[in-house]
Amino acid sequence: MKITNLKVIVTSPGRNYVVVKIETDSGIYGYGDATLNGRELAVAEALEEYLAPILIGRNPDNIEDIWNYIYKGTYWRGGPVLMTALAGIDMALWDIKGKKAGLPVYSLLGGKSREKALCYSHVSGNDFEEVKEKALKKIEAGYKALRIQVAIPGLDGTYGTVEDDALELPFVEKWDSKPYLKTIPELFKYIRAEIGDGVHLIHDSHERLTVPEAIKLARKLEKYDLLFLEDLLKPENREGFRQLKSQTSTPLAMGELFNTRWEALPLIKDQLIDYIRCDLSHIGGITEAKKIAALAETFHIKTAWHGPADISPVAHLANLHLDFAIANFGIQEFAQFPKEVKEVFKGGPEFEDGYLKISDKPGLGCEIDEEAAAEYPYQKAYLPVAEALDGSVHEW
Ligand code: GCO
Ligand code: MG
Repeated sequence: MKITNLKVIVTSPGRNYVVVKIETDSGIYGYGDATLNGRELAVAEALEEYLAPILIGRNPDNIEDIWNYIYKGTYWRGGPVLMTALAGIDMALWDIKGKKAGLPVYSLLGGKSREKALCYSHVSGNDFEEVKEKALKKIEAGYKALRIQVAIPGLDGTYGTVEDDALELPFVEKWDSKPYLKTIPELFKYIRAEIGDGVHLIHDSHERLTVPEAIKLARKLEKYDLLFLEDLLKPENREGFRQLKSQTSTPLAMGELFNTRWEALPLIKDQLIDYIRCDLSHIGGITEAKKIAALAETFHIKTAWHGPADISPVAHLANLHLDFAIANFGIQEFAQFPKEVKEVFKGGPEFEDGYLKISDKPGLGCEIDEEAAAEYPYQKAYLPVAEALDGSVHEW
């Protein structure tokens, strides 16, 4: 079998998604997700202009070889744009391999380790009561794990509580860790009192805290028994996790901003986190993530792959195939997609009573209605940015 064409589909059914379609001389084709929120066209250009020409004629069966050819053979390596482009190619090749074999990708990865995958959903609100109401609705819908975020009083917009898509220029949020560190423990106290202990709770600090702030927060939250606290420190501050880990029993998760296994390695090998949560679409796809999962397993760390609404159902399926196959699966972040997305993407994880189910369709199990995709042209969009009270730039 030979690769005959690589096509990039950019579609915006509510928000932008970039899909790689790899075609072969056998008629079998595969889809992969190459969406990088707010930088979509940079990835599309890398794929069309630089990577498509060097893939034509290659045997799509040799995923490991193609992965390494693109990663190290082409000299420029790493970074979100190139690793997202590589992820799109990688997922499409796994999709082809599965379709050719007549097997779902999880089967090619070693087969099923579980019948269903525990997932969590986002809940956020402008005040505690709104968070509680929404949490109760999700619990009623069957969710057994929730990530909760609340707007911080006195700040203009808080991560996780502001609509962050289709912004023509970045929305500017204000950030100050003082009111945040006061509000979040109060939120968890309130939510635990209102909803009880039956549901797993998670919170995402979005890489904003210093080490002492992170220690304070993690310790204060110990009594509310979180499944994990996510992204407390900047991705560059891996050494900070050493101090943090030694001072708290709240489980820690990190990884959505990493682009290679080597960025994750220091946290994994010294057991400085409890959950590794890389984004398969930004870390080079299934091939890299299965290696990271194996490293994590070696050091008794579980997975919680990044699964927000800003990566497509193809990426969510890639997550799920790996979730089903590996021994050290922890939990899967999950987003329900609106009907516009489902018009374009035919197939995705199926939610049932707090868990995700996977079909046994060959490959990844998602077809794209390319005509429907064309009905939703690209919309320029930025992520928000954050600034401190004095107007200086802060991590978003
Ligand atoms: C998460 C993430 C997302 C990111 C988003 C950026 O945990 O789901 O933090 O909300 O901010 O994917 O594009
Ligand atoms: Mg996050």
